[in-house]
Amino acid sequence: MADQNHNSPAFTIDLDQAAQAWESIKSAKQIAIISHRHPDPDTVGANLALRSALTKAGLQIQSFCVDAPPETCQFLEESACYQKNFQPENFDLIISVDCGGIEQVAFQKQFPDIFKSNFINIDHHASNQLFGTINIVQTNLSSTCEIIYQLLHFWELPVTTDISNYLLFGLYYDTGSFMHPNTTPTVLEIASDLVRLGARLDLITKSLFQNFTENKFHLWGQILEKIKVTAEGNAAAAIPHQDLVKHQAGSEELSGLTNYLSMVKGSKFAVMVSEEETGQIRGSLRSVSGDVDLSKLAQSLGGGGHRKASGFSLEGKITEHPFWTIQQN
Ligand SMILES: [Mn+2]
Repeated sequence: MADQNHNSPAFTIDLDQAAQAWESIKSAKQIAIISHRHPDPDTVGANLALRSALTKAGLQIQSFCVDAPPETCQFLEESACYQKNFQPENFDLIISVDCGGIEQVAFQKQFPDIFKSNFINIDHHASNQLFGTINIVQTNLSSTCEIIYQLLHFWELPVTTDISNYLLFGLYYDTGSFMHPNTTPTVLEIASDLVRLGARLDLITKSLFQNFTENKFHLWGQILEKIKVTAEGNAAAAIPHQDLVKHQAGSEELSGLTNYLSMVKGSKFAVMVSEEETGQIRGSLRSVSGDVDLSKLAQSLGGGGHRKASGFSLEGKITEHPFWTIQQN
């Protein structure tokens, strides 16, 4: 049998920044961990994993996000711990997880000076502006949860069963259920280690996939009926706000649709644009194959993200006739 000791993964994170981060954490009295707006399983998993590990190490932690975690995260222990009433003066250290840009932190709108305080920025998005005083930004890694996995080992903090579940949730989500090209051999080794430590892959998949309401099927049915597929096999869906109203659905009911669109045979990428009530259009771009850099396309529309998954928002509305058109304000 091979050596079963998994306590020393090959570190690929910036160990100098990781060591500085630990010094900063150890000396902090009150620590805030911030997840990005419209939180997803990676930012929630990373937040709760770090929170659990640092709390067990005797530190005082509170978790914040401007938006509540989505329903898919509610099976996680501690998912209800998030607070919205962030007061930076109550903390001597702020940590952001999976925030791919300053605007993702969202609290800086209210408190523009928060990046001037002790601020650890942990993320894996290429768009990250290194806004922290310490930056652990690893664009080569699948997820922020993969970074946290390395950090906990480097800091010699135990990966307990609850933490293994949080980390696997983010890892599984950000690799598109281990289908995206960021599913490296290391990702699968980490996933294996986390399952061995007690992570519940069955509950994770159930929460992410067995959650369709009848309304969501009807909404998706209506959207799928009207998708456009180009000669190259790229699929596009546009969802005017009235479709959501008709099915009494929120924008969270669209989660997963772009991945679904990229199942078109031969597709290089898929795009979904949806209109929010506010006159804001959110765009989501996904690629499962093909050598396309969607972060550049998103950036040209004022957004950002990864090569294979990115997004943008525009002000405007979607009109249906004669073809789907975005009317920018
Ligand atoms: Mn992520």
